[in-house]
This record gives sequence, structure tokens and C-alpha cells, in this order.
Amino acid sequence: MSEIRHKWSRQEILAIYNKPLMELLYEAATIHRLHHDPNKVQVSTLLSIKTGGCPEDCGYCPQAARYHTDIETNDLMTVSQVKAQALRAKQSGSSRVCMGAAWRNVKDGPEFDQVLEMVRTINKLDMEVCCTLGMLTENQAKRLAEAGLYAYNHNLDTSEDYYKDVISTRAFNDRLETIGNVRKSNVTVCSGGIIGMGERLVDRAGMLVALATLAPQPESVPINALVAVEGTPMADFEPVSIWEMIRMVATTRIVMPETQVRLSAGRTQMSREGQAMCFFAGANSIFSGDKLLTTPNPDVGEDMQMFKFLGLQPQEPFLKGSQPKTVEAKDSQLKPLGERPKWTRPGHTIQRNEMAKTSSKAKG
Ligand code: SAM
Ligand code: DTB
Ligand code: SF4
Repeated sequence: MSEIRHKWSRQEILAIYNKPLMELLYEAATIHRLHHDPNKVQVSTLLSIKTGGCPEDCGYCPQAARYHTDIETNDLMTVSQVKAQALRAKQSGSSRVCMGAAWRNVKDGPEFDQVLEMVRTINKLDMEVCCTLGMLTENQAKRLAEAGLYAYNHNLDTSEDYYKDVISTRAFNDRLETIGNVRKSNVTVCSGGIIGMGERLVDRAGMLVALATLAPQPESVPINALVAVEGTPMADFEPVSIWEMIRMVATTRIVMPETQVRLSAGRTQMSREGQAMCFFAGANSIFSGDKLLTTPNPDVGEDMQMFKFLGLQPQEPFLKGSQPKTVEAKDSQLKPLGERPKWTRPGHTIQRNEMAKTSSKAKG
């Protein structure tokens, strides 16, 4: 298997992003198959354990206290509430629970102790546990690791250049520092970003440079399309087109071959065909459940139907990278629609087998 390349320039990444689409898809899909089973998709469930009232000013976020959004704010959930939700997620096919808190940073004390207990509890259910709690010290990362945390999500969100236009209450370097603290523990790193926030293509490339340059590269990279929420400064932003999402996923896959690329926020706006192209381009993870943190997501039934159609299967937990496999066409994949319906024309009904008889007669 090829070496992972950590040195990338924005120009090189832009050149990949802007390739003719068929070339880009072919290259991304080829790399994807070398490193992953193309029919497996990791499924995570988000759980907002503390919602809203955040002191930060992230321009995209409905949970920032300073914006007047319509979300229901909630204090920290109890451990038993979290356990009940995690069990539901497991039953619906998720292998990972990602707990999000609307905090700027983690503070040592009873609330952090409660989160550690949540981590221990979900871990006992044989599920991967992820947290996204804001900035973290090295010691806090180690305590989370001891409790059994599998992944920590901390997004770079955009390029270093554009970051200050989106968030003023912390800096891009603060994000890198927290990711560094997570890396000092044995917790895996989940870090990605958002497209559709008014950034230029060079900012998308800049974000991917920052992620791909990390050594090791993040084990997972969520690619979110902005969910424009009424009340936030980005409420009126145009939705990103599916083509941009496909290009971003494919480019991420090419520059980070072993990473799990998560098709994250924004799926309610995407057709199944669009999502299928994202999976082909190398996305191999989704958030499942009808709610992300505060905004809607496709419901589990719809996603499972899409998986069935595409012949995709949820990935089992605790595989640090999925293994490549030879792909064999299964009967169910060849005949996804089951029996053919009757072939009808106004005033005329004919069964397929009758047609066969008719045509063999015609041949004499
Ligand atoms: N407060 C913590 C932090 O900022 O790291 C954790 C929770 S925060 C909601 C996690 C991530 O959700 C953000 O970094 C951002 O990438 C994503 N996010 C938030 N609002 C979003 C939106 N409206 N559309 C897309 N992604 C969003
Ligand atoms: C990530 O990259 N996306 C998730 C998760 N990590 C925490 C969050 C998406 C949030 C979308 C807006 C909302 O539902 O509040
Ligand atoms: Fe707070 Fe996180 Fe939302 Fe920023 S993204 S406002 S830090 S919850």
C-alpha cells in the first residue's frame, strides 16, 4: 500500500478539486478501493448532551447565545438519558455515538466528571464513543482516553485565512492546539469543516492542506454543508450545490486515503443519487438519526432504504480503518427492484412471459 503523503500545497489540491469530474471521480474511487471496503459505511449518531447558550460567535452556529435562533436550549443531560439514547442508536444500526456540547472549552469539575461517566457507560455498550466539547487540555484528553473515548471531534471548519471572518472568539491555532492535545492521548482525531460559508475554493484547499499535513492525518474528516439557520449571520447563504460536495469529498479522499470521510450536515438537501456519487467519490461515513445536533437529518428508515438500494452495509465498530475487499456482485444488488411490474399501455395489458411467447412465435 502506498505511503501517506503529508506535504501538499493549496495549488496542488486546487488542481485536484478542479479536474474534469469524471477524472476526479475515477481517481478518488480508485484510491478509496485501495484503502477501504467500498460497500461499508460507518454510521454515527449525534447526541446533543448540552444544547445552546454557547458564549462563542461562530457565524454558522445556531447554538451561539448571541444569535436569536429558534432552538430549544438544554442543560447537561443525565447519564441515564444518554444511556437510553445510545441504546436506541445501537438498535438502529449505529456503531458510534458522538456527544456534542455547546461549550467553548471543557472545565474540570462535576460536569466534566458526568461526561466521563457517559463515556464509560456507552463504552460498556460495545459502541465507539466520540465527544465534541470544545477546547481541551492535554490532561482532559488523557482523562477522556482513560474513560474509553474512541474519537474526539474538533473541526478546523475552514482555512486559517478565512477562519477570522467566521469566528472571532478564538483562533485557528487554538483549534490546532486542541487537536495536538488529543493526539498526545490514544484517542483518534476527527476533524473537518464546513463548505458553503462564503469561502473561496482556495479556502477549501487551505483547510485540506491543514488537515492533510497533520501527521498522522485525522482518522476521520467530516465534510459538512452549511445548514443555514434563521437568526445566524449565515441565515441567507445559498445552499452549496451537490457538485461542490462531490468535489470536496473526492479531493478529501485523494489527499487523505486512509481517513474515514464523513458525509455530514446537509444531507436533507441532497438527493439519493447525489449521496450515491459522494459514496462513490470516497465518503464512507454518515450521521444517522432524524436530528443532527439541533437541525434535521434524514430519518433512519430513509437511510436504511438508501443503503439497501446501493448495496451498502453499516460498518462494525472498532475497525481503525476498514479493510479493502474484492467486490462481488450479489443477487440483491443485481435485482434491487425485485419482480418486474406488468408492462402496460393504455387499453392494452401484457405480461412479460406472454411477450416472450409472442416474440418467439414471431421469430417462427
Ligand atoms: N462547541 C464545540 C465546538 O465548537 O468544537 C462542539 C460542538 S460544534 C456544534 C461542532 C461542529 O458542528 C462545528 O465545529 C461545526 O463544524 C459544526 N456545525 C455547527 N453548526 C453548523 C451548521 N449550521 N452547519 C454545518 N455544520 C455546523
Ligand atoms: C460535525 O462535523 N458535524 C456535526 C458533528 N461534527 C458534531 C455537527 C453538525 C451540526 C449541524 C447543525 C446543528 O444540527 O446544530
Ligand atoms: Fe459554540 Fe461550538 Fe457552536 Fe461555536 S460551534 S457557537 S463553539 S457550540
